[in-house]
Amino acid sequence: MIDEIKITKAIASSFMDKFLKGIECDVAIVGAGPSGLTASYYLARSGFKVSIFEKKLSLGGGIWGGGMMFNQVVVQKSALDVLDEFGISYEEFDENHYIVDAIELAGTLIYKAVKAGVSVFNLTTVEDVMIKNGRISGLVINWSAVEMSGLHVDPMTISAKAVVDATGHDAVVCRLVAKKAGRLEIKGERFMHAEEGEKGVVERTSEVFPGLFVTGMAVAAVYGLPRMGPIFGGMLLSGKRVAELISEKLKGKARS
Ligand code: 48F
Repeated sequence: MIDEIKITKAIASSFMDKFLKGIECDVAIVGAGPSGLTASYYLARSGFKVSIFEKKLSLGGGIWGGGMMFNQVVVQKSALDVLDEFGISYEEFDENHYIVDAIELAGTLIYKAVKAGVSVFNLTTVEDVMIKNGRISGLVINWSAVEMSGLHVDPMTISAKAVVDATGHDAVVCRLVAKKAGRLEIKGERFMHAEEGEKGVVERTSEVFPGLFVTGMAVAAVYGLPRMGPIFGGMLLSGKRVAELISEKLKGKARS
């Protein structure tokens, strides 16, 4: 017999377990677009406890709509290894441009992140940061529905050894730190230049404030790099790069 109250208890108690596990993590990633999802997968696979916070109902960020709602994206040759790692299929368009189905890309990145053990909190908006002793030590979160409705409900705080701003063009976390803590300048994303933008986003993926790392389009916003449109190799490679940087840092700390 199906019992409605058991359904309620099962959902409430299992979500609370997930929530309590997720609020003290090694790495908290803000934004579940291509860069954040890629980073979350590589970090979880390396054994870190990872939570990802996404303000929308569905994960995937700017992947789903492809270019101008044509739901295909392009990935350049240098990022094919990442597609292979995830088992995402692609078709050669020419020697440096490969076509990927946007739905397969989004769906697989999400699936692999969840299967790698990432704790996913959708419908959750990061609205502030916690800074202690000059470094980011956590995030202030609230339900997106609270933010959208303008209800006066206080947020709550989670802790992390490292935080990743993967919020895309808005670079929300970096802007908060720049405004409230200083010591970080946001230059703002520049015009379209795909080649320069793709290269720069990977090269400048970095720790921008103690404990705060930036990946994906947020890198372009922080460093004043060009935009690049529906080519996604840079997002995947930047996500992988930020995972490597954080792994080195946290493993180094554990040794010292
Ligand atoms: O925008 P988004 O896909 O960022 P990305 O990983 O990838 C950029 C590409 O999609 C595309 C592009 C490729 O060349 O230019 O635009 O850099 O994903 C960012 C995610 O962050 C979420 C937002 O809903 C989106 O899913 N997000 C933004 N602000 C917050 C947030 C916030 N305050 N709290 C939680 N999630």
